Amino acid sequence: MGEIDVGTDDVVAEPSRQSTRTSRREIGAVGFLLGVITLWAALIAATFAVVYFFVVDKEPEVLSYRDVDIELSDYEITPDAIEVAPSTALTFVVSNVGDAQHNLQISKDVGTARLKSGESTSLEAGVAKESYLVWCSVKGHRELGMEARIVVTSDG
Ligand SMILES: [Cu+2]
Repeated sequence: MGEIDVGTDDVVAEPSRQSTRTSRREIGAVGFLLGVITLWAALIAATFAVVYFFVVDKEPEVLSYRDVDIELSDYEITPDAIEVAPSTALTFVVSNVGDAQHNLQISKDVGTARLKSGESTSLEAGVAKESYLVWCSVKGHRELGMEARIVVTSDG
């Protein structure tokens, strides 16, 4: 009878250990799933942060508007450094006072048309988030000195 009891204990003990192992595996699986979910949540949060930074934040608050007169000559941009306060929407009023044709390029894709001698135009440049260069995109003119810097002042 005692032997049978011992046997029964063994039989009971064995599944009990197995069930402990099983529940540890389940905890391990739950932990793994939580890890995967956390990782996905982090990735989604990071994606939203990137989208916010590059898309939403591209339209910063406008506190003031300012027209900036810029003269293009052979071969200079005057002034060659223009300080602007943060959150200021800029409009460049560009005049070609030189003899050759010139333009004002403010980024790879954005610039004025080529202006003949005596012509002028205006170009909305929006709010500068950081300092940047502008230049004349007529071949060779930038190398001859037709470059200027838009400098965003640190306090505004
Ligand atoms: Cu030019």
